[in-house]
Amino acid sequence: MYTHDTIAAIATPAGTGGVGIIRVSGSTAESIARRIFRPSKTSCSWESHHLYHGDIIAGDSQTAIDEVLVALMRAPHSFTGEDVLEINCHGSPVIMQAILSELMRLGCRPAKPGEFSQRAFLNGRIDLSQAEALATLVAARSEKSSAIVLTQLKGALGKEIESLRLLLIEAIALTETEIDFTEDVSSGEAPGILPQLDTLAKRLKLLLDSYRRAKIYTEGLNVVITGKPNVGKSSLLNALTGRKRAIVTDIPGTTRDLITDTIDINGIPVNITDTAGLRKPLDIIEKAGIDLALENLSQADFIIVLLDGSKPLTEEDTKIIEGIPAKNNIIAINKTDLPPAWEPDRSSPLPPDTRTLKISAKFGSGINELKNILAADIASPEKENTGTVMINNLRHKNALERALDNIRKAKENLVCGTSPEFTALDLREALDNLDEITGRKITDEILDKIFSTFCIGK
Ligand SMILES: Nc1nc2c(ncn2[C@@H]2O[C@H](COP(=O)(O)OP(=O)(O)O)[C@@H](O)[C@H]2O)c(=O)[nH]1
Ligand SMILES: [Mg+2]
Repeated sequence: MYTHDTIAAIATPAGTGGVGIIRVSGSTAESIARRIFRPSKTSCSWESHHLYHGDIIAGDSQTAIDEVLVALMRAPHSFTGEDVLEINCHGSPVIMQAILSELMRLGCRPAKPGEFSQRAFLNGRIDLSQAEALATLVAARSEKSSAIVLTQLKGALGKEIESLRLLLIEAIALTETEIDFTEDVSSGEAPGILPQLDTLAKRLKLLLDSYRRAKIYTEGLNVVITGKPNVGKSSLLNALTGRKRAIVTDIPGTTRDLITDTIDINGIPVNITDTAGLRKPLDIIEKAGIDLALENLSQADFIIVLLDGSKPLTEEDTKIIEGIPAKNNIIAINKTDLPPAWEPDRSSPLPPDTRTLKISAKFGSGINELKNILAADIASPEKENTGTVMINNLRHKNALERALDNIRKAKENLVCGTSPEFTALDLREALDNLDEITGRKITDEILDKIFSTFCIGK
């Protein structure tokens, strides 16, 4: 809920720094500024968006707490849309705390996490997707991910949603016109609705498709190595990372925990996980390891199924191959430094058109080819988003999925000749789904939850 009191917080990270920034927002920001700040020049005109040099003074006395630069950003042209005071002081936690205490004494309240952004949203300075982009931008760990959220911060996602919204409103209007006329006209759907819905669905799908790629840019590609025990999974992890991360022995069932290490492929983090070999477990520890492995497999972006080329394939191997999802995987045939027991040709029990690669984890052959395959997976055109906006927020993805579902339902109803009221209802729901993303229609409870995940001072 919006409270109109004046809030203050340290906006720079905890600890010592060259400069620290303290932010104040609310209707008393200016009067507080006039009391707490003593300008170095005799006159200080307090022009909006101007920096002034001087001291922060304690307890309305003459004692200086720090030498600072301050700026007053008057409403509505400030981040929050309220009067905002920014104090650039020296980055000592002691100084920042002393200034903050002084601000509290003058009537400020400590800001809650995300409260500045929340006020910016509630005052219509930014939409919800921009506020969320801001939080993600602060936390971005790679150049590519910060580029994605920067476009969202500039309002690109909000604009796309707004344009989809207009299309949807048009479709609703068309449907509702039809409701008015159904008594006179017995024909099917109103002209123009179906193509309109198709366009909407296509554009929603495009946004949704960008999620996987954006997530890979942000969090990395999650690659999981699987196979039965002793085929060389741990050796492969070590070969890919160039480090001795996992224990390698000739005892089947050595690896139990998940072991993950990250390598960089073309500037994108690739998280490779070595897992317990899949077989009938011999004890409860191995069973726990296998359960973990299976759970991890279901969340993988890419799976490497490892087989031992020096020994005949077994039922365990074929069961594993059958169990993995059809997309984004490769079958790597290991130990090709040894005489082969089988070949990945038509006589092998591998399903037709499986992608295979011969490697030797022990001696490093085929490892670069495997990395190239991973690089190609990251860059594959089907994952390339042709639009400029990408989504990387799960909340947005869920809302878009619901919108797409509702549009598909609306289309089905239209095609089946169901009463147009149902189509209109579905479309109205889709509209609500889109409005959740920009925050046009959202409950206070959800808002509070979103902003509470932000950091203090943001
Ligand atoms: N000759 C040969 N032996 C390998 C190769 N990769 C792994 N091994 C051996 O196979 C055994 C099992 O390896 P490990 O990586 O622990 O297999 P995991 O159980 O699948 O993790 C060890 O003795 C490794 O040295 C390879 O490419 N060639
Ligand atoms: Mg292992």
